[in-house]
Amino acid sequence: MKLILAIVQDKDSNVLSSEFIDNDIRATKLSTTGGFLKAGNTTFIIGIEDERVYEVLDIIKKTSHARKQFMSPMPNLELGVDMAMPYPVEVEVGGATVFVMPVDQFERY
Ligand code: 2BA
Repeated sequence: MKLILAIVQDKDSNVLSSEFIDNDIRATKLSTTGGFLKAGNTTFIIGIEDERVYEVLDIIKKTSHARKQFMSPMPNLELGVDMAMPYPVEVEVGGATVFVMPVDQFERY
C-alpha cells in the first residue's frame, strides 16, 4: 500500500473529490496554506493499493491545472519610503505537488 499526499489548488479540489468518489478511491481532504504565497490550497491524503497508484496519479494530473497568480512581496521598510513597496510578482502555481510514500501498516477498525 502507498500513501499519496497531493497538494492542489482550491479551484480544482471539488472536481478532484468527485473524481475520487466516482472511481471508488478513498481520500481525506485538508484545508492547507502554501508556505510561499501564504494562500489557501487543498491537500488530499489517499491510502491506495500499490497497483492503483498510477490510476490515482492520472486522475490528479487530469484535474489539476497550472495557473498564474500574483503575489505582493512584503514591504521592506528598512529601504526607505520610495523603495519600500515592491511590485507584485507573477508566479505559476500547480497543477499539483504529489508525494508517494510507502505504508508499513494499515488498519481499519
Ligand atoms: P506555495 O508554497 O504557496 O507556493 C506557490 C507557488 O510559488 C509554487 O507553486 C511555486 O511556483 C512558487 N514558489 C514556491 N516557493 C518558491 C520560492 N522559494 N521561490 C520562488 N517561487 C516559489 P507550486 O510549486 O506548484 O507549489 C504549490 C504548492 O504546493 C505550494 O504553495 C506548497 O503549498 C506546496 N508545495 C510545493 N512544493 C512543496 C514541497 N517540496 N514540500 C511541501 N509542499 C510543497
